[in-house]
Formats: sequence, structure tokens, C-alpha cells
Amino acid sequence: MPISLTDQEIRDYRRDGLLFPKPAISTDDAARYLATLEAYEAETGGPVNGKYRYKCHLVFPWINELMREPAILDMVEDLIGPDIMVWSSHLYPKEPGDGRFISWHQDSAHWGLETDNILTVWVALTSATRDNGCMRMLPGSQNTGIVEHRDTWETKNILTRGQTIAEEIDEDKAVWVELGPGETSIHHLHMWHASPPNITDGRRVATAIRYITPRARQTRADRDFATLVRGEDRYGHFEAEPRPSVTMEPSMVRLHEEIADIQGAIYLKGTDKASIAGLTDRK
Ligand SMILES: O=C(O)CCC(=O)C(=O)O
Repeated sequence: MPISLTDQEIRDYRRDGLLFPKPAISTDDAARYLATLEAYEAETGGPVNGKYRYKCHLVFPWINELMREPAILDMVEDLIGPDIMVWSSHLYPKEPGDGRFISWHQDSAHWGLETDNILTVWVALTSATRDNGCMRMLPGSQNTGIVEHRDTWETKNILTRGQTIAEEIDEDKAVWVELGPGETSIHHLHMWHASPPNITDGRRVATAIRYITPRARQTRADRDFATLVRGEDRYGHFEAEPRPSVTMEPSMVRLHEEIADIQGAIYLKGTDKASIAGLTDRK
């Protein structure tokens, strides 16, 4: 049995839909991952292209390594069980003064996944503070199930559709999820959350990893993909993803393109937009 979370922490997660701060990797490892990212950015002339901020574990071996980190998987196992897949990963840089933000939303609203035994581990590679745009969450809001969202398509909104919860939100009840480098927060699929722009002089960088049980099903597309990172997949609901050995390996870039089309259908269902190619981020 996994032992990384205490019984109290597991109870807290079940009650609040949220757990933080949980140290998972050392500050040295966080700095090493950030340096790897920044070396790539220096080589390619700027922050990672929007489309590779999504499902980034397919094209960046360091993210594929990070999502298999035993300390992270132990916590995930405590919460969703011993069989664990990664459905997606997101890279979230917020640059100083770029004005980019995330509106109040639930991850579940546009992922098309059936089962709520799904969570995100958000790994801070720099510190995440109120000023540089850390997340805000409403503890307990995961109990609402999926609520109505409206699409805003705001350009500075990092979310694909600028999707925003249509209900009134009591922000006084929200907590600021401040983290140091190497620390994580864990949040439930239905958690109501948001994050403001970065108003500091330094960047804020994080990787969000979406862990699912293999029992999950994609309801918005006939095919979907995931990576098994612990235990067994006894269901075969997701096609297996290979592991990249080098950055932007051509076969993995092609697979990423193929999956992007499927993700387009998932994220844009119910809108008049056919493709996510022109949208900077997908979430
Ligand atoms: O990185 C952020 O500011 C928000 C990320 C988020 O909404 C998520 O990981 O679910």
C-alpha cells in the first residue's frame, strides 16, 4: 500500500478536493527541469509554442520523466488507486506583464472524461505566489459536479474557449495556492479554480499533470490516448502513448499532431469552431 499521504490528508482531499503544499521533487530537480525548458526556449527563440504546452510529455522527455516521479505517483495512488494513467500534461509559463490569466472553471467541463476519479498534480518549477499568478481554488466546490460554463474567447485567457463558470462565485471563500519550487498542489477534476496575471518581474512556470484511472472513458471522441505510469490497464479505453527519448522526436511530433485533432473535437464540442490549430493553449 502507498504511504505517502497521511489518513488526515486523504480525508482533507476528499472533503476539500484540494491538497497543498505537498513537496514532491527537490528544489535542485525543479531548477534542473526549469533549466532544461529554458535551454530549449533559448534555442528556439522564445517560450514554448502554444500547441506544445499541451500533451507536452509527448515531445519533452523531461516532462515524461517528471510525471513518473515516484513521490508524485505515491500521492496519486493514495487518492485514485494503484492503476494510474496520464491523460495529459500542460506547461504553464506566465511571463512578466503578459496579462495572461485563467478564468474560473472546472477541468471536467470540457475534457469529456467519464468518472470523477481524476486529479491534477500541479508542479511548481518556480515559486507560485499571488503576485505572479498562482492558482485560486474554492475548497469543497468539487461537490457540485459539472456546472454551466459560458465561452468568452478572451484572447488573454489561457483556456481554449475562455470558458468561465456561469454561476456567481464567492471569491472571499477562495484560497491562494502558493507554492515553492518543487512543491505541488493536487486538485479534483470538478474543482472550481482560476489564476490572475503575473504582475511581477519574474516568470512563473509550472507543469500540470492530469492523472486518470484506466477505467475512465472518453465520451466526446471515438479514440483517445494516455500513458500508463503505474499498475495495469485492464480496460483498454485509451491507446497507449510511446515514451519520447529526445526532444521533438519526429515520430512523437507526428503523434502529437494526430492527437491534437482528436483533442480539437473534444475541447470544441458544441461550438462552431472546427479546429484548435489557431488557439494558443488547450485546456
Ligand atoms: O497554471 C495555472 O495558472 C492554472 C492551471 C490550471 O487551471 C490547472 O492546472 O488546472
